[in-house]
Amino acid sequence: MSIIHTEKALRRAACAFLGDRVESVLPCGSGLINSTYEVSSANEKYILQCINTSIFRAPDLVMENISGVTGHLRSKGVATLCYMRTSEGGLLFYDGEGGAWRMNVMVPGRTFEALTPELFRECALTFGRFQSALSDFDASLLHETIPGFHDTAARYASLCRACARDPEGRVSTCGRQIDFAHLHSDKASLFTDMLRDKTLPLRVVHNDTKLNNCVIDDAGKGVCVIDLDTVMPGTLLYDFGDAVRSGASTRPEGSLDFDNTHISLELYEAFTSGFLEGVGLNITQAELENLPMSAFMLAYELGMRFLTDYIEGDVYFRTSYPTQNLDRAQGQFVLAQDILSKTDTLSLITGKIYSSLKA
Ligand code: GN1
Ligand code: MG
Repeated sequence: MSIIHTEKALRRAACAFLGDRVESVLPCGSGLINSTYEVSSANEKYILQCINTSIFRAPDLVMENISGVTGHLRSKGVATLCYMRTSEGGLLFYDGEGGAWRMNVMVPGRTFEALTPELFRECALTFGRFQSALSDFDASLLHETIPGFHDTAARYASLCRACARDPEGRVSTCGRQIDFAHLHSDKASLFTDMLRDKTLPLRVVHNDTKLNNCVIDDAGKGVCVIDLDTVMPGTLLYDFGDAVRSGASTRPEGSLDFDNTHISLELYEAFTSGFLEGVGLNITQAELENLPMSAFMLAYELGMRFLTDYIEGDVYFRTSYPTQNLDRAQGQFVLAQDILSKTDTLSLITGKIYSSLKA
């Protein structure tokens, strides 16, 4: 779903934070959920976002989470986002038409849709350090702003419900993708079961470690992790898996070149090495052993989310052409299948990196 904001609405939201210092407001970013704009004032740039409140139903709780987490990171000297306050002192501006807006100071650097192994390693270090810096953050302070966000079995159940309802009559056009989802449903509750029986430790994690949620500076150094909307308790495997499925693929998310969509072993190795270094050696054996599987799981899960949205009529992810969500699902499933066929190799690479770090 796309929300169009008028120039007047954009200026009003920007001025709520910056008063008459606003010079221009231009669209930017490639996120699929919120609407993002770049705001210029005389000597500083800012990011203005309208939070998608049909997805983040309690934007105030999202901002409470972000406040806590950014405060914690800052106290540890880890670079993080700095949010502006309105003239009334709040972190959100409500425009009276359903829009909840926020603004942060722009982080100097760039985000990418694809990276070289060297830069992907930097991205991994940045995600790993983020995770490590939050290891002593009290998870009970966080609100579960999207319940069951990475509950893959619940995502599978939603897909099955969507198929049964078939509100747009699209199910008959995506039999192949639906079959793939069914075929692997036996694995869907793997991580939630392991969290429940405490085989996996519950940690504070980012939950949306897509490649383009890491800012890298001109010198090729990771600067900071952005898009903190989904910071919630979970397993480290969510962050590792999401970053690998988005950044270690030979084709970026959204590519239609399915024949050439694979997991790159070189990029996997680069990411694993940076992430483990960033997280440090307090990773548990169960986490370590499941790193390769997490890349499968997150690709499989996101594929099901795209497919569900396609079947439901594209109500969640922003699209720019009619079958885009189906294509996105196909891309994730092709990647998931390839990752699954290579888990032994990925495990060998992971073990080798871990041993060399421990040495
Ligand atoms: C959404 O908006 P963006 O791109 O940061 C989604 C992620 C998906 C991603 C796929 C809250 O993130 O979970 O992995 O699209 N965020 C939410 O591109 O659903
Ligand atoms: Mg996001």
